[in-house]
Amino acid sequence: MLTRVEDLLQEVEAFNSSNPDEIEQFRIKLLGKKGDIKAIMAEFRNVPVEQKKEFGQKINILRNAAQDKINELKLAAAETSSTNHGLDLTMSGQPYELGARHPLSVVRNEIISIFNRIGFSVSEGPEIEDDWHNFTALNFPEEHPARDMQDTFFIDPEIALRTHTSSVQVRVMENSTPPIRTISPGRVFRNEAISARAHCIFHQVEGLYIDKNVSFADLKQTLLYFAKEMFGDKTKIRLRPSYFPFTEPSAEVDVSCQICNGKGCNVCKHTGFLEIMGCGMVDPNVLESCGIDSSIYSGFAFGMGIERIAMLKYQVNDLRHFFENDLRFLKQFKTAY
Ligand code: 2NM
Repeated sequence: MLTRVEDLLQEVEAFNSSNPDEIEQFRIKLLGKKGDIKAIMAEFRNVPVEQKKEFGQKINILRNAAQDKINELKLAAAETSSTNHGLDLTMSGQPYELGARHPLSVVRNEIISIFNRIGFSVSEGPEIEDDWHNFTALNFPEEHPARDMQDTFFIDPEIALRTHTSSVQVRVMENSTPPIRTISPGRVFRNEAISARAHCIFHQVEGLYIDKNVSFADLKQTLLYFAKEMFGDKTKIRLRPSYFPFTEPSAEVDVSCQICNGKGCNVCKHTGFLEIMGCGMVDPNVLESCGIDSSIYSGFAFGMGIERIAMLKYQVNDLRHFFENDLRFLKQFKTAY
């Protein structure tokens, strides 16, 4: 037995290799679960009592020598080999993957920039609103269906999540004197079932312009400018009469279809036009509620959904893409904005 240990010790001392696989094979042969040292240990109980001490010491020496040898050879192999388990200190660093802005941020920033260029500032306000700023000041009658629990997330009878960012504009009108030229981008909340076209949380930009002698013609030219900047110089707009509590008269705004250039296709349902926003002349009741003299001032306002603009601009056919954070979708929007 002792000679067997001494033979192995010599084998360890003689062993040399710079090949990581060979070193590993050698480690398994000696120190592995079914290795030589384990085999010798198994016979330890057969060693006569008076030899046990010497035998134990020799085995320890052998085991340490084997372990030291293997450590030493592995280190040397790692230092000299270029295929040392992927550790190559001469390799250049991993390139950073650049993030992308969310498409809704890209579109919001572009809308802000377009209106900035014609003198509109940005105003923001709270997402949790009182009844006055979200409904009453905006000329919503007491019994209007939008005030229903079915449509609005109420926190208590007087407080709700804002259903549009017009509430921000009420605050602007209350706290400043005309001329007012501002847009309010932000998140809004409506109690709707989620589908390809609707979501209970979405994003709006509303615009407001109040001064002396502001006319419907000013509104039309402002929106035409916006449509051309947003969708391209050849874009046409079309206004259709509509109704909103806070504007009179009111209109729905369409742009010529991006896909077929107005000729008619599936996307525009063969009308040549796509709806992008609502607008109108601010109702005098709203001006008066907000402390603005409607015999001196008039104004226009408009509101659009950022998701809708983004869907048209990027031809996204399902609104849910904007909220699911699938990187395969988001990575397509790497841009300067
Ligand atoms: C729209 C359509 C029409 C609007 C009205 C106002 C305010 F505060 F001046 F009364 N802000 N935004 C408005 C007008 C919004 O969204 C479809």
